[in-house]
Amino acid sequence: DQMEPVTSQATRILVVSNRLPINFSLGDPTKGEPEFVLKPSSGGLVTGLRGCSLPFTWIGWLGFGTGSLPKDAQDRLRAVVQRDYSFIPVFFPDEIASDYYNVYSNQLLWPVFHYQKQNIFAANPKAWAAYQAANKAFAAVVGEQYRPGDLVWVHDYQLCLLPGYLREEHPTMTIGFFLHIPFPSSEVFRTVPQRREILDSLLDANLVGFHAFEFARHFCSSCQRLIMDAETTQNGILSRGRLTTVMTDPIGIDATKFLKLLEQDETKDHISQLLAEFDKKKIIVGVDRVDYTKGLVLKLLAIEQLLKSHPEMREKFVFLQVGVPSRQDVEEYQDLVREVNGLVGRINAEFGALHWMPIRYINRSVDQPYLAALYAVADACLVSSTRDGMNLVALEYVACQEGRYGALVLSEFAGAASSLPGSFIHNPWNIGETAEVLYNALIASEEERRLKHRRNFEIVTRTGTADRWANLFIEELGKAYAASSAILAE
Ligand code: ADQ
Repeated sequence: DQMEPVTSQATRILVVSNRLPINFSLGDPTKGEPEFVLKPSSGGLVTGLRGCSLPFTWIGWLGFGTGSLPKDAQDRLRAVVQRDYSFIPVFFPDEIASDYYNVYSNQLLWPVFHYQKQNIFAANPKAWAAYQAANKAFAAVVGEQYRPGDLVWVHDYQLCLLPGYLREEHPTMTIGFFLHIPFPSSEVFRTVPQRREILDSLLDANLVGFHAFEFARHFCSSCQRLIMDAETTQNGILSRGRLTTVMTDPIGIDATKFLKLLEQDETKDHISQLLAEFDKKKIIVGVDRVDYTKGLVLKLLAIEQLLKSHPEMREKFVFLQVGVPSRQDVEEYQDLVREVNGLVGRINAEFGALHWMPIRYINRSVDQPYLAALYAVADACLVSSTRDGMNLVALEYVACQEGRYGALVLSEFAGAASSLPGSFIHNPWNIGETAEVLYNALIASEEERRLKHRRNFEIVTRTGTADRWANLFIEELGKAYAASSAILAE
């Protein structure tokens, strides 16, 4: 029961996100390599958008190194990316990129929106100017591509100023904005020095979407408290004669892709190997970007607590954690890598035996068949985010659990907790509680696990897929545009 795409052929959807879903590096033509080496990349937003079947034109940045290429090399790169991927790259100087991406986006907005301490140096005027300049560079490329009637769908916290810049140039453009991370309470949001500029720009969109109802509510109360004339209406915010519809639209995954992966021989081989190695032990899996919002330290402490409070579980389980390297140019992330490495070593040394280690941890990415195999063999998946927009790992685990009815042990602070009622919910800050919930999940009867799994599986594979998410947003965007035009006509 797939939804019909709601757009006619003439209407295009321009999707704009910070990164295009490819990694770029320079090749060595003397070794027979092409001038540019392009590889598809992963990540939450990418996984979500890849999973939806609506046709769209994707506009975004290719990452560091592209800004310092000579103009003619940029032109060649643009042509290759358009030819091989049909994406439209955005270029801006690397120096701006560093302040825009590493500093303003990831040392100010990311921590504040996740209730973490912001780096007080991140709000410096140079970083803010770079954030503006990068958003303007995106606006210029969108402007070149835009034809009246197109829908423009802007993604995430790196591009908060884009709706405003687009609206300035194109009063009748249809603009939607989706935030992939949580929106903080107004008491926290107001600490952002440029809070008004950000809200004003977001209110220039016709539709603003969030993963969870509480994020939408925080956004509305922030507007009400910080924007003088903002009025909350039934569907959104009215300010300066503009109506902005606000919606909750939790993202999903392409579950079919995981079900197909499980059928592949490569995945099946991985599954047999994993099961052979961890013969008769319970397997707990964790997959996260190494990011302080994912609660890796709390997770490891909960594993330690489980070993302490249930000594009978020693040698009866193994915790397999994949930590994908992330944002290694940012100091806070380098510190976290060290802390996690140290903790894994300490817990293994204290509780391990020469023939058994409680924790197996790797600090690198794994390919899709191996990821699917890990999900499939695990009796439980532990998600300990202290705050998370949605958390796609939780959904992916559910998709791979038809055979085993494994337990999803999910933090109450992940957006996914509002969408997946069949989860074992825990507060990751309460280490004793997490250890107990995990223990109960491991010893739960098959009947209990099956009932819980069924509820989640139905949502992940049918009612809450990436396709539904995108179609619902685009459909709502059309309605929101009509509603805001009606207000303007009054
Ligand atoms: P992220 O913070 O990146 O996303 P998440 O939603 O968990 O977090 O998505 C991570 C994605 O990367 C998953 O699809 C996962 O499979 C993939 N991945 C992780 N480790 C991998 C590995 N080792 N190898 C290959 N792939 C790996 C942000 C927000 C989230 C929100 C998403 C989507 O922070 O809260 O759910 O956007 O909106």
